[in-house]
Amino acid sequence: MTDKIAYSRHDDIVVLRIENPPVNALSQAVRQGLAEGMDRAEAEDGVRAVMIVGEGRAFIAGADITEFGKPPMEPHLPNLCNRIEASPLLVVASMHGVSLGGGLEVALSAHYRIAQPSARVGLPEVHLGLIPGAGGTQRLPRLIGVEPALDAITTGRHIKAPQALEMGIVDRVEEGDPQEVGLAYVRELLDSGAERRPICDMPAPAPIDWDAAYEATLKKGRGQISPAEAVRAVQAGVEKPFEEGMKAERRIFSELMNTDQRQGMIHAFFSERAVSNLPELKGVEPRDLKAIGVIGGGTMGAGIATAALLSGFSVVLIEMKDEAAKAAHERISGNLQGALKRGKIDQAKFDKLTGTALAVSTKYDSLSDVDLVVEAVFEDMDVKKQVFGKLDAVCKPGCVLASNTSYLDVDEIAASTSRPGDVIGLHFFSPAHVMKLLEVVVADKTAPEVVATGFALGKALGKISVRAGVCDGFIGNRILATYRTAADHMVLDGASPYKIDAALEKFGFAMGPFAVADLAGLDIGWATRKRKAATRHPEERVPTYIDRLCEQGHFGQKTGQGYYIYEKGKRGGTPNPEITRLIEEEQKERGITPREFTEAEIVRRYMCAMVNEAAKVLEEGIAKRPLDIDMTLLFGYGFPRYWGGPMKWADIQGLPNVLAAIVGFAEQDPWFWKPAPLLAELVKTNRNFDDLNKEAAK
Ligand code: 3H9
Repeated sequence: MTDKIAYSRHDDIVVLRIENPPVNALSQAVRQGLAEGMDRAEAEDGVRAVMIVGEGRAFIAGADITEFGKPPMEPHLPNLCNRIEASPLLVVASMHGVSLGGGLEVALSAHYRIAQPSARVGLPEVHLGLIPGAGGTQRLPRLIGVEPALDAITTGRHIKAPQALEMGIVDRVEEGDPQEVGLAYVRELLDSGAERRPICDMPAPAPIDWDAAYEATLKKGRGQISPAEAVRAVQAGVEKPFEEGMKAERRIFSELMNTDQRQGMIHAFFSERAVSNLPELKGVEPRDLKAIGVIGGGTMGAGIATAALLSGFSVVLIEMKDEAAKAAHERISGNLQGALKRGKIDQAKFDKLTGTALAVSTKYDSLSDVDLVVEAVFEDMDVKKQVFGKLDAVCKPGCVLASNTSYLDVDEIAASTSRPGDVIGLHFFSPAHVMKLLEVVVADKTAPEVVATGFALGKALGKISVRAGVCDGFIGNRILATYRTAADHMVLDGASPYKIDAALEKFGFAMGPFAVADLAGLDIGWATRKRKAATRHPEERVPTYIDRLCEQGHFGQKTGQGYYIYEKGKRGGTPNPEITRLIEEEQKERGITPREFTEAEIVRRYMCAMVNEAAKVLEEGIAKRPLDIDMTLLFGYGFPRYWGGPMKWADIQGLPNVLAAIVGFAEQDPWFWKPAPLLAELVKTNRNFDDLNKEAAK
């Protein structure tokens, strides 16, 4: 038997203990060991039951994702599950930690399931662009009914043991050592004469309106196909005999395995974990963090303070005047009220977080004991320098001084203090207690342990932290500025903002760029355009039609009018005819004859602009790895997860195709479309962005 399964005999019960750290993934050796363990138990005299249990932190976290894309190796998981279920012995799973995907499928092929109260179960395959492929779509609906099963499978959510008990997924929840309580449960089952209970023998559950469920799931997934395909697999299980349903599940699983979406989702899974794993920080210890200072109590500062409080830090927030301090306190309390309503915290915690854990002050001296300060004041270099001067004077030695600037030069900010090694950029995204992305902006002189502390803070706050270098806009906003410009150019040339938004939403973005602009406030872009006007290159094409709308006092959602018109009480907006008029006016002024854009061209131009700028960001070392860019766009800019990120998208298209498209666009507009030398080099050397990720990991 393979060394991944420990076989032990306890009177008439055999325990198969899975030992495959860190999370007992079902690698080939585990599958083979389980099959051999079942064979041996069945062949031994006097054995009446088999119990499967996991060693370490989980029962089983699922199929071994690292085996995906490689030639499949026997025994295949669906066959193993069928084999376990068909055993003449009584089979019981004793679950702790997580039982996910194939892990839950193994448990569902057992005849009874016992779980620790802290255990979680789920079928999260849709998050990898797949469906459960070892009977999950067949057994779970038979066990608990179609609707709860579909909810679990299409959302991939983790279900806590007490709820799993209520739903009938597990038969008992009991605290204790998983092996001990499991063995006691098996003994009880044997003593009470419990019979084998294969789910495949249970009657098929009642059907639902499958087409309606399919369509609703597809819509909810914004173009993600695997959740909708899961509906079809469940349908097959209800309409056909068990074996036929298993075949249908297998077919859909295999088809999905070959999709771009599966590649993108798995890239996202591993990149999400690799992103904070920086080779440069190996062996570097972060500084201790207990108390956090925040300068500025506007939406951003209050969001940062909320996030810090919710993660167990004490917070000192500084505002300029008493009134502003009071408003900041109210803003934070409002945020925490939301957490209270959603059950994230209870009343006692709320009282503590808005009471002793939070101090709002107008005096910088109150920061003398904090371990890290995040400045979140107005985006103006002089204002920031003044703040950092004051921080330098009052903060204790070793305190990390962070700026939440979204584009200003962190080197310059650092140089305004006597301790540039302690200065770093921590670029949160608004609302900071909700958005997952944190750009950790490393300036020239930032000390390694300060970088490590930035990442430690990000981890404590539950953020996805990405390392970025200093430039205008860092990774995310710099790339955003370029692909937004590509969208603006398309508008000037004839694609309506509505067609662009629709095409990009169809591509999978949560919102199109013009709907986003309305949400963020058109005054932001207007101010930036005015600021940059003086230094603008004469060949730069910047539309002015939107400035006309701003001049009329319309700034998007907050004023009820922008690219769209918003009516109170209604979600979303309708196209604003004034925008169409202003665009036509500008086209006439510029002598442009508008042309047709297909959805495919819109997506191609937008994405190529993104990839081209991203390649420059990489080349300049602003981002160290392509995956850092992918995670920035995924977690801060609504990029569809199932594409894995823009660099993964480019790899999937093939870099020669992406480069050829950019070169083609450059023929029409050489000033904007300058192909990134890195792209050309990768194409020349027959490499792609994933190769760069791998090279960086070595
Ligand atoms: C499936 O089951 C298909 C079947 O239906 C059909 C098949 C035919 N495989 O996240 P962490 C690694 S699809 C390989 O940092 P946490 C992970 O990469 C699968 N490796 O810890 C990391 O490695 P490293 C369905 C895996 O405590 C380390 O374990 N299952 C797998 O925050 C620790 O992970 C899923 O989708 C795996 N399945 O979270 C579950 N899982 O240390 C996916 C983890 O080198 N996994 N690793 O960076 C998770 O959701 C989380 O990892 C888990 C632990 C909750 C388990």
